[in-house]
Amino acid sequence: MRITLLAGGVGGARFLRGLAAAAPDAQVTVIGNTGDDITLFGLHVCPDLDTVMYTLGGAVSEEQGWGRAGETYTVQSELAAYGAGPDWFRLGDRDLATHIARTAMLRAGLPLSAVTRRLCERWQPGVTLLPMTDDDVRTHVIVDDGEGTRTIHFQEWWVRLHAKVPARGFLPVGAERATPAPGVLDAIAGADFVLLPPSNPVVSIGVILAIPGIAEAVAAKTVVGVSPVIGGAPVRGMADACLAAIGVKPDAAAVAAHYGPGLLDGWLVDTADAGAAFAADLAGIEVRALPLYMTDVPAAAAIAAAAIGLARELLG
Ligand code: FO1
Repeated sequence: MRITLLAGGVGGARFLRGLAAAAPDAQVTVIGNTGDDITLFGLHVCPDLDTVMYTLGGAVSEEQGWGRAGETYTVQSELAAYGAGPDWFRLGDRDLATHIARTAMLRAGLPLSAVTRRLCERWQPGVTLLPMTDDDVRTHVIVDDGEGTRTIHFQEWWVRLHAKVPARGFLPVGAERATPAPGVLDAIAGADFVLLPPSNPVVSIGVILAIPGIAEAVAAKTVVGVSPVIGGAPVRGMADACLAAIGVKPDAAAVAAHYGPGLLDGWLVDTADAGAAFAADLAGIEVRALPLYMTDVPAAAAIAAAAIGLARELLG
């Protein structure tokens, strides 16, 4: 069974860990969001790719959901001693080795897709991890913080400002000129079905879908999504701040309607949102309700199994 997913950071990675438990023999390809990427101290950091790689490679910091377990911050404190900023984005010593290795390979001329494959040789995540594109795409946030409307890098809004400054919108800068990375369109077309894990629908899955060609390729497949919102609030992260910026209510039915019946064939909602099954604007989307909190791997596996079951049912 070949399954392809579009994934962002922590929510996607935790779902993938459940998928590996639910379908150990499936051939899984993950198309990862690179709109969160940031260059710091000359190093190319790929938060969403690294979160998937570390989580499935067994090295992620469980309490953070990102970065490495057992991390130390000697380099960062030395940089701070020089007054070398920014200091609001925590880069641990082990994590820095990933960014140094990645940046060295990029400088040697390797595309990000080849670099990601090389880094995954160490971590053996058990999936094929592809960046959505090898081109530079960076999500910027339009904010109006009293100094007039301006755009800031997603990480500055997300990490330094804790998404507390209301976002007026999001710009995946460079997306319109980007092309899907090698293997991305084939992985979508060749999949038995596509799953949308509970990643951020705006700045993670939405940015991947903004790469020309990807949305059309996904829409041609049987697609089952998992709501990232339970009972009117995001499970983690600040998806509600992102949804508000684009005028989407933080509820399971509204997120499905945002993706639309042109993209989604099936939608998993938490039992708290079982009423979503009757939302008029979800006509054409098969809605199923089950517990969606990924409290541990078995819980995530049950959700993944339900997503697979619904996809197979819809495939007929
Ligand atoms: N998130 C934070 O809230 N604070 C940080 O200092 C931080 C550092 C960081 C370093 C590497 C990395 O791969 C991820 C990091 N994240 C941090 C998480 C990151 O902002 C998010 O995982 C994604 O960009 C959103 O999905």
